[in-house]
Amino acid sequence: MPVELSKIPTLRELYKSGVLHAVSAEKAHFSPSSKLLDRVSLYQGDITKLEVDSIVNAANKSLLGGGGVDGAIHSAAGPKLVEECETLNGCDTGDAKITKGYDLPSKHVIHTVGPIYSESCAGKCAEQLASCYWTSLELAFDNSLKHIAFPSISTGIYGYPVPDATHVALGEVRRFLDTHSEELERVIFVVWSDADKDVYEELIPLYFPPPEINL
Ligand code: AR6
Repeated sequence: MPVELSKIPTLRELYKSGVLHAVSAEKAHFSPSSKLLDRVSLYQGDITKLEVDSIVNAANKSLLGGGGVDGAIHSAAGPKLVEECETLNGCDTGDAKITKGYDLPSKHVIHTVGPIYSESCAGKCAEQLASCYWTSLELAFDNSLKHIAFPSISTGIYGYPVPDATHVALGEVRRFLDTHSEELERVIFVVWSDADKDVYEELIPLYFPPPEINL
């Protein structure tokens, strides 16, 4: 069954229900923004079920499919997705390309290629991962899409440590939303495992702190 946007909790709802907890102002990396609490969501589950304008695929440079979330997206979208991907000539690490969603409930797929993590190039990996988020957000924005759902790019098969990757993900989305109009109505962070959910719940209040009064 497809999951409608109205079933995906916003950060405001997660603060109200006690899932998210505010941190002290000194700890927060950004100032509170009440509006942003309605424009960002955290959802645990299968990204291929989301009925939204776009979902992001953590692809490889070939864009021709693979394991993990890439495999799940291709099998749910059906064979027309790989046919369109074949026309795209691959994608560089840190870049993103858009296709239709075919049999997915999502209208579009934004394919991005995260870095393969290694400690020896942690700085470069962070830049490339940040670029995945930023270029995917730009693609959604430039195509007038209202929603974008991200999996935790690079943190599966590509081995990026989840807390480090989550700081990058949250930071890029916050900076993007702070500098663009409200046409992009909802950014959804999709987590698969309980452990990843815990990390997002701990770090979201640093990047999207609630106002001190009147949630
Ligand atoms: N819905 C949401 N998240 C998912 C799903 C799903 N259906 N399935 C997995 N995840 P990964 P990467 C989570 O390995 O590290 C492919 O072979 C998963 O738990 O899919 O960027 C590509 O072709 C993890 O948190 O992507 C590349 O070769 C996150 O998605 C390579 O893997 C990303 O894990 C890319 O590796």
